[in-house]
Amino acid sequence: MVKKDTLSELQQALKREARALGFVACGFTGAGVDPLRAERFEEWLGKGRHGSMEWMESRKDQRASPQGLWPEARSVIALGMSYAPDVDPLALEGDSEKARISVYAQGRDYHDVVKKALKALARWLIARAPESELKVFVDTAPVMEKPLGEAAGIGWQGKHTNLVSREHGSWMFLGAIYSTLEFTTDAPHRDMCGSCRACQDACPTDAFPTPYRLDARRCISYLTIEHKGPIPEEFRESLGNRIYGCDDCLAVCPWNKFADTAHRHIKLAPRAELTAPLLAEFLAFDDAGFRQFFSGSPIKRVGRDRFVRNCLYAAGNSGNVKLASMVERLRQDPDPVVAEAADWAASKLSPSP
Ligand code: B12
Ligand code: SF4
Ligand code: SF4
Repeated sequence: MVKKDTLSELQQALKREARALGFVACGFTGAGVDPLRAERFEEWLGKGRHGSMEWMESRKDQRASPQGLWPEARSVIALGMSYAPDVDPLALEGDSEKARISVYAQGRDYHDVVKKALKALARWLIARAPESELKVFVDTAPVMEKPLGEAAGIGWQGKHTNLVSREHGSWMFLGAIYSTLEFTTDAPHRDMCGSCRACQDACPTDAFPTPYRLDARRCISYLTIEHKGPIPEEFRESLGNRIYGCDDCLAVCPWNKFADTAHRHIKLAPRAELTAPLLAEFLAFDDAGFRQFFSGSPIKRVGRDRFVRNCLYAAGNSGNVKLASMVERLRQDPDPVVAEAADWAASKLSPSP
C-alpha cells in the first residue's frame, strides 16, 4: 500500500516522467462506470453507427468502463502524444495528380511509438510502486480513450467527437494506463466548442449532422480504412483524392492555431514520400510492392487490394486522363472489388456520350 502523501508525490513525478518520454498531456481519472457514457455508447451501437466494426459490439461491456475490462483497476492515466502536421492537411484538396493520406498515417505506425512510450512509463511506475499492477492500451483494446481523456482533463470531445486540446489542437494520439493505485482524479475538461460548427460544415459526407454523434458508416476514415468491399456509390465522389483516412473535420478546428510541430514526438514525423504522393505510382502497386513500400506504416494493414480500390476512386474523381490507361489495366484485376472500382473510375474518366 502506497501512503497518500507518497502517492501524491508519485503522481506529480509520473506527470514529469510522461513529459520526458514524449507525451504532451497526462491526466488522471477514476476507473468506475460512468452511466451517461455507457448509455451513449449503447445508443450509438443500437443505431448501428459502428457499421461493420463488430469488434466494438462484441466486447461492449469491457469497453463501456475500465472496470468492465479489468475489475481491479482503480485509476486511469490518460496520455496524449502530439503529431502536429507541418503543412495544412487540406492543401492537396482537388489536386488531379496527387493523393491525400491523412496526417496520422503519413509517418510510422503510432501504435508502435505510443505503446513503446507507455511501456517505458509503466516500467517507471512499477519500479516505484512494485506492489501495484497495471495495463497499457493504445487504440486496439476495448477502451474508450476519448471519453477517458476528457474525464482526465487532457482535452474535450469536440463536435466531431475527437479529443481537442487547448495546447495541441486536434493532433494528439491517445493512450491509457489502467492502474490498481488510487490516484487523485483531475477535473474533467470543459467543452470549449461554443457556437463553432466549423467541423460540421467541413465534413464532406455529413457524417455528424448532430454534433457529438458520429455515424461511422458515413465517415471517409471508416470507408477508406475499415470498410471491406465496394464503397457505396453515394460516397465515392465525396472521397475526392482522399485515399486513406480523412482530416477535414480536424484540420478546420480553430484550436489548431496553438498546435506546434515543435511538440510533435520525434518519431511521428511524416515520411516525405507520403505527404504528396502521386496517384499513378500507387495505382501500379502489386502485393509485394505494396507491402515493401508500407513496411512500418499503419497503411499496411488494409492490404494492397483495399488500398488500390481507394486509389481508383480518387483516379475517377481526378479528371486526369493521363491515369486512364492504368485504370483500364486494373479493370482486369483478379480482385473483383478492385476491378469494379476500376470500371467506375474508367466511366468517370471517359463518360459515355
Ligand atoms: C472506432 C474508432 C474509429 C471509427 C469511429 C470513430 C468514432 N468517432 O467513434 C472511425 C474508423 C470512423 C475512426 C476514425 C478516426 N479516428 Co479513430 N478510433 C476509433 C477507436 C478504436 C474507438 C472509438 C470509439 O470508442 N468510438 C465509439 C463512440 C461511441 O465513442 P465516442 O465518439 O467517444 O462517443 C461518445 C460521443 O458520441 C458522446 N455522445 C453521444 N451522444 C452525445 C450527446 C451529447 C449531447 C454529447 C455532449 C455527447 C454525446 O458520448 C459517446 C460515449 O462517450 C479509437 C481508439 C479507442 N480505443 O478509443 C480511435 C481514435 C478515436 N481514433 C483516432 C483518430 C486519430 C481517428 C481519425 C482522426 C483518423 C483519420 N485521420 O482518418 C478519424 C476521425 C474521425 C472522427 N471524426 O471521429 C484517435 C483520436 C485521437 C483524439 N485526439 O481524439 C483514437 C483515440 C486513436 C488513438 N489511440 O489515438 N476511428
Ligand atoms: S474524418 Fe472526414 S468524413 Fe469523417 S467525420 Fe471527419 S470530415 Fe467527416
Ligand atoms: S471545429 Fe469548432 S465545433 Fe469542431 S471541434 Fe473544433 S471548436 Fe469544436
